[in-house]
Amino acid sequence: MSLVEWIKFPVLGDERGSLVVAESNINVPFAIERIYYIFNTQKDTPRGFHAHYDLKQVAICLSGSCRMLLDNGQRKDEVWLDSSTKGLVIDKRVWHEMHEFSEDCILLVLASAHYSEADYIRDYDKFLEVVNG
Ligand code: T46
Repeated sequence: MSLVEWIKFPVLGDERGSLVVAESNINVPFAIERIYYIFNTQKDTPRGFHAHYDLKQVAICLSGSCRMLLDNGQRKDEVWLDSSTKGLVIDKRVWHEMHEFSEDCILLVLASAHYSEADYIRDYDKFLEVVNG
């Protein structure tokens, strides 16, 4: 089964412009404890290359685009993030890499917990051990 799960955010628009709402446990499948955003990126400088033990996240590309690789140790899927009204769910224990950032990319990430370096699995062989036993 594909690892790609999108959240389609309804757009509350009127003549003044558009508005999108993300709410904990309503259209985001966890309580949001932290947000961060990635910008000033470079096309040839990928990011990520890790999984999380417990953290769940939703990534929304507010501007520009980037390509996300998702890998659960059994299968890999790749997807372009290029819409401010679609969020990509990044589940725990899914290795993820972000490639080919456009210069104007602004990637917003909603996260289920505060920052903890101990929650990162940054070594791919270790990741395979964790998910495949
Ligand atoms: C992820 C992908 C999608 C903090 O101090 N607090 C934070 O909340 C975050 C997110 C990062 N940092 C520090 C840790 C590093 O020294 O900021 C620096 C850059 O983080 P990192 O190299 O992990 O950045 P990415 O873009 O590779 O990964 C980030 C998130 O860290 C990660 O959780 O899933 O975006």
